[in-house]
Amino acid sequence: MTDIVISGTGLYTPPESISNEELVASFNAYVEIFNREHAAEIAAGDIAPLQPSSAEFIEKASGIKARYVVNKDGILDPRRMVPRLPERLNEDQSIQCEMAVAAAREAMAQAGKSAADIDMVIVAASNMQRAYPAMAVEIQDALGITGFGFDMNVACSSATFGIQQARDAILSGSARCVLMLNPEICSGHLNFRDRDSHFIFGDVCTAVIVEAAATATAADQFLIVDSKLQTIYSNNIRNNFGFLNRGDESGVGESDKLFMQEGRKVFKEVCPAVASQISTQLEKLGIPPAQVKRFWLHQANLSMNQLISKRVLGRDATADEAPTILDEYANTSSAGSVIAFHKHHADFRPGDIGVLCSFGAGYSIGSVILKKR
Ligand code: CO8
Repeated sequence: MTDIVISGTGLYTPPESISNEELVASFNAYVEIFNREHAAEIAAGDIAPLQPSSAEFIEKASGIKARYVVNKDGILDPRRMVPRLPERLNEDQSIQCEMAVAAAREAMAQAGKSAADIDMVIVAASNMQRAYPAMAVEIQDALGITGFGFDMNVACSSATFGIQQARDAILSGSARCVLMLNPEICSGHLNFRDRDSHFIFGDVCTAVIVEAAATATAADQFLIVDSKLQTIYSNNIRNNFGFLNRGDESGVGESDKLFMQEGRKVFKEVCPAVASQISTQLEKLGIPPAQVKRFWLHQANLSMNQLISKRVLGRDATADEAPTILDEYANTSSAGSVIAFHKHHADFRPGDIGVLCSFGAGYSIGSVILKKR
């Protein structure tokens, strides 16, 4: 079978960051305003007072210390709590396109590819900023790439699912070199008024170049040894925002049109499924877990990653074996595991093996076994 490699990655990080302390100060100001403005209903027992959030809880429960966002002041304004993103003219580049172009340029430079070398663009992310034309087609145009592009969404697993689509396209002969992008503007779909989840997400964009080993010239190349995808239907992570919302005005603006989850259930159900998928895959390939140098795991929650890597290895993983980036970036949906890979592979030597794995809504799980060439 033709060898397919990842020959470059790129990362665009928005310039503004919000610490837990800043986020909690804004949330608690909102709680104070709400409780003051609803004092009579609260006193009458008609509604419960809102409870304040805490930076200590956030770090202890998730490992998150901060998150990058595309707009800080709109989110931190307790009377707004939504990023301020003025609409742009159709003639101007969209925000997702702008982020993706920046990440793409780094990945292309790393892979030594020009626009003429790429013939397929996949935008794989949790949320597209418009229905159509596809974000991928706009990005393709902005970069001067010919061929074709399309968007796909498998929530937090979009990147690993995108890598498999890229690999399959090259194997089937429908593409030569694929640019796969993950522009995640999670702050646009996060309910900053929800104490249980207001701290979870951040914004970022990652890019990955996938091509046949025969055309690859990059200094750093990672062979895609195997990739495995799995989906299991669950309502525990859900967002009902969609084009049919206007068909029932009573639901417009309700909290189910933003990200919502049963965090505890997600934790309990997803961790064993992910550990089992990675273990089975490694076993099938005859790779002992101890031979895996690194686990570039989806970055949702530190305890989740510790539990998954422990189940696979049969002991606690070191910080070097399962690196964390969510302390600085929070959960960036599909981009998280790619950021971990992008920042933590420079020490790989030929033959070293790593596992890139994502998991999230659907449920969806994608695991890609990579070997340094
Ligand atoms: N401050 C203080 N206390 C709090 C807060 C807060 N902010 N929030 C909750 N508490 C309290 C609760 O009220 C509760 O109190 P009590 O025990 O008295 O009832 C206590 O803290 C414990 O609450 P939880 O049980 O909710 O806390 P957990 O320890 O379970 O931690 C987590 C919560 C961090 C959410 C954890 O359950 C978790 O990480 N679960 C897995 C989540 C996950 O991985 N989700 C993946 C979803 S991402 C995805 O697929 C992509 C979707 C697309 C993204 C789109 C962008 C928005």
